[in-house]
Amino acid sequence: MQDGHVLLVKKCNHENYRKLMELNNTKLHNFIAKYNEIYNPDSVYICDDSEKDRQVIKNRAVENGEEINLSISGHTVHFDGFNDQARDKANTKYLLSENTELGSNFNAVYKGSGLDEIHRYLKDIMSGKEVFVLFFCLGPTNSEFSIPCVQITDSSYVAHSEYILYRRGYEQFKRIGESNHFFRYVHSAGVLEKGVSKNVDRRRVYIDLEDNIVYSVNTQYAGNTVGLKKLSLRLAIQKASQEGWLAEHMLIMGVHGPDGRKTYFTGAFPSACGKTSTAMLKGETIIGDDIAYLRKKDGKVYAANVECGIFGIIRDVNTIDDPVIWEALTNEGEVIFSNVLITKEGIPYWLGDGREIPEKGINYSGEWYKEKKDSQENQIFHSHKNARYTVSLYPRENVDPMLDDSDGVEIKGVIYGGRDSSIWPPVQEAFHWAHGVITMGASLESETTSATLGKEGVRQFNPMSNLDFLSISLGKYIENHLKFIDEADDQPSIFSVNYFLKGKDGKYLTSMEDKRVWIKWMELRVNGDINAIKTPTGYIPDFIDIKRLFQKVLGKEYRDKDYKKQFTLRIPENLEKIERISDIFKKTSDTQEIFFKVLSEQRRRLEVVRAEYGDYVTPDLLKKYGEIKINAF
Ligand code: SPV
Ligand code: MN
Repeated sequence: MQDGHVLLVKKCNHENYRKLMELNNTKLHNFIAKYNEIYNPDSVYICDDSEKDRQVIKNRAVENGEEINLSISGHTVHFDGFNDQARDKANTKYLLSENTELGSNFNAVYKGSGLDEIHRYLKDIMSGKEVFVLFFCLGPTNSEFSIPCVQITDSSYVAHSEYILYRRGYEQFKRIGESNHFFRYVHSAGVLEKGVSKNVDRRRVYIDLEDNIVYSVNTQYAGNTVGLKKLSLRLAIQKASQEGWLAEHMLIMGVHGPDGRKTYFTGAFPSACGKTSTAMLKGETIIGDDIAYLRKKDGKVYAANVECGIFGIIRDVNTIDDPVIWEALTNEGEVIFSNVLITKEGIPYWLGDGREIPEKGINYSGEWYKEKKDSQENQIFHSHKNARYTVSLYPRENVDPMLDDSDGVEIKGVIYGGRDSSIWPPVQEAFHWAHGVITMGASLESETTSATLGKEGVRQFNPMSNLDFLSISLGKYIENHLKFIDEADDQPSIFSVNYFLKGKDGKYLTSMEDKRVWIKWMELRVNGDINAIKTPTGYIPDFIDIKRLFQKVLGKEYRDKDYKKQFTLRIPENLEKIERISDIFKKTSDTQEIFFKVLSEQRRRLEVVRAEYGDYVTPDLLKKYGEIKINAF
């Protein structure tokens, strides 16, 4: 027996050791033994799929001080450190072997020095602590989508979050036997002070794409630590690229049409652009709100949710806009709140909850009071802008029954949306797959909000909302999307949506609930029930269809003057966008020719219409134009 194994036997009690050995996988055992020797915990707890182990973890989170019980049964709060409130992009790096190249867009360190550094940080980091070894599965278990994962962590909060967000995978490991095809995560919150990571200046997230291992240290924020979330998305994008499927930052939802018809959509939106609230729309059913795997079978596209819970932003969650989430957050049941304000009565408050802000309480800055400022004299809000809630999907009244289906659900529509004050209309449909992939998905941009650092209103390029997680080159990533669908396949329709369009006066032209109408229009379109108006950038709705849907879905009168403003084609802004996107892709060495061809065709169509009608063209004129000169498109 190697030294590492001897040590592991010492640190596990008999029962834990038995659980580990029942998984007949030498590579798994060696991996756990190796890191056990480095981080050197007092004891090792091995979790199987039992309810008992889930309870142990839940209790540990409170016993260890990483979570605090709140007044409602099942609710806890967790605080991340004052400077540990979001994904740390600067310190998240790929570990590269000397002879591999990822390109300059990627944050990377050489593997030798990166591993030396992380091993130094991990050395004895768990002494005095208990470590948890957990098994989960990305995607439904026992399916083509399944990717088994092992998470090693000393944070019971991270372990507890994963129990809520992912399907259990101990039995899945039994199924794969000696296979090496699993993802591995090693995490330590490091030294805790008042329940939070103390040494955030030494926070590191290092990703080894060769061995499918992610190391995360001196941090607790879930986006940096919950291995199965954005860290696995990076591993999965590479795996998908090698195997011919897609790993996407996408929601999956069932849209309910006439006569009980249900049509599944996926949708990609950058963070804080309405992804979760779209997935949670009233009247529809949710499969997932964040990460989807897409695979093809018999010419059809199928998608599965990688997760089975939601780690959602808790900002502007109120009774009107998010009734289902509000229900979950104010009633008994398992919820982890993070970085909100807690009153002495144990009641959580967050930004935009529609309630009066309490005078004081505790939040991520410790004791909080209304005038509290940080060291730079900036006001500290009662709840952080990136505060979150973690809940399971299973108890939700709008959960779709196909959530765990091992085949996934057939996807008929794909939606791309960003925060865009001036270009795209509220909804439009691409002419075909490549047109949608290139002019909508790959051209996605989003304006920064006060929730992100830096200036507001700056457009950021974020193709498929997956830019932060790419582990292959941008050109290859787009090529994979284009190749994914062949001529003979049942092509899903691609749509763009824009919930943030503004008029000349700077006011939003649509209201939050209008997205319920746009989604119904998309459902009717993919099922071939209605016609649409062909414009240079895609198909837009006919007034009459939207008017009928506003009445039916929202009980509201839809006015012609709103339609005209919302669906006016803004030609100068569209042309500028094409230039911006072309410039980015010209610098990407492996962009395919078709990419520029599709963009220049779009440019030509816009110029033709501008020559006839000027810079801003209302939908009635577009309709006339489309009917007369349809071939010009
Ligand atoms: C996002 O920011 O897109 C999230 C939260 O879903 S995180 O886990 O931080 O990525
Ligand atoms: Mn996300």
